[in-house]
Amino acid sequence: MKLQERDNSPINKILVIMPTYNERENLEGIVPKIISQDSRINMLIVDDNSPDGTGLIADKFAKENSRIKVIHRKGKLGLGSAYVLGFRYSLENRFDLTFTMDADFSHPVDKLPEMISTVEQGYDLVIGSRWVEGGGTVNWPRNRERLSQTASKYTRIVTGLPVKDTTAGFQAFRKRVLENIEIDGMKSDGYSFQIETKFKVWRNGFRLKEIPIIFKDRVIGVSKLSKRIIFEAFFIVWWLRISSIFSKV
Ligand SMILES: Nc1nc2c(ncn2[C@@H]2O[C@H](COP(=O)(O)OP(=O)(O)OP(=O)(O)O)[C@@H](O)[C@H]2O)c(=O)[nH]1
Ligand SMILES: [Mg+2]
Repeated sequence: MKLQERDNSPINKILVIMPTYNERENLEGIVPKIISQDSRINMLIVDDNSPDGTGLIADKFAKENSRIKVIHRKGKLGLGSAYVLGFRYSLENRFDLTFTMDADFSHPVDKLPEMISTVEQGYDLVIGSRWVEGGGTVNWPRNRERLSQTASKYTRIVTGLPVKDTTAGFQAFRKRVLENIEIDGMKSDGYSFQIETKFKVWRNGFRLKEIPIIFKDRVIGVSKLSKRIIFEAFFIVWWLRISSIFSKV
């Protein structure tokens, strides 16, 4: 595995992909905060026909501000496919940098500038990490913390991925990464999706950097985390390891 040359091309256009499912109140608050962090930031909200009317709030933002776009899907199709759609949109519209971000305020909005400037130092993937020094969680039950840390450790041991927070969802991808990781081939959802993206980025020799974040548990709305998502993650790491032996990844 060869480390890629450092990419120092300028970051002029930034996209924040935000998948939403029943996040009406959260979305109302988070969009203006994100947009005001940096004038280069645009947003793509991918709403899956949320029964609580999140899609209408998204439309309202899009109407008021040309930096905000919305894609409506017919029903709840999962986080992974929402990101794939967003990545494709990002490539089609030539964004230099693309963030994935949750709508529930778990990912600290005020870390966006630091993540952008870290990319500008020549990194390809910047990860908002709970499990590096200075990172952590607030209001997360001890058992979820333990589950997350164990999942990360397990992934590191099985796949060799040198990342402390392997299921982190707050990430910034440089354009060349999205061009090279075959996003259309990504089938996994939830935690597995987060692991798969990091693994592919690393295996392609891109430069990864974790920066600490304090992850806050959601205050408004309900979790969509399911047992199936945890179960899937358990197997995906073996699939990644085995397919990398045969150089498929
Ligand atoms: N478009 C779309 N968005 C989704 C779907 N499932 C979850 N989301 C969104 O993806 C983000 C992460 O989902 P969460 O429910 O917060 O998942 P989590 O962070 O693992 O769990 P909690 O923080 O405990 O709720 C949020 O912005 C959700 O609204 C989905 O099927 N489709
Ligand atoms: Mg969440």
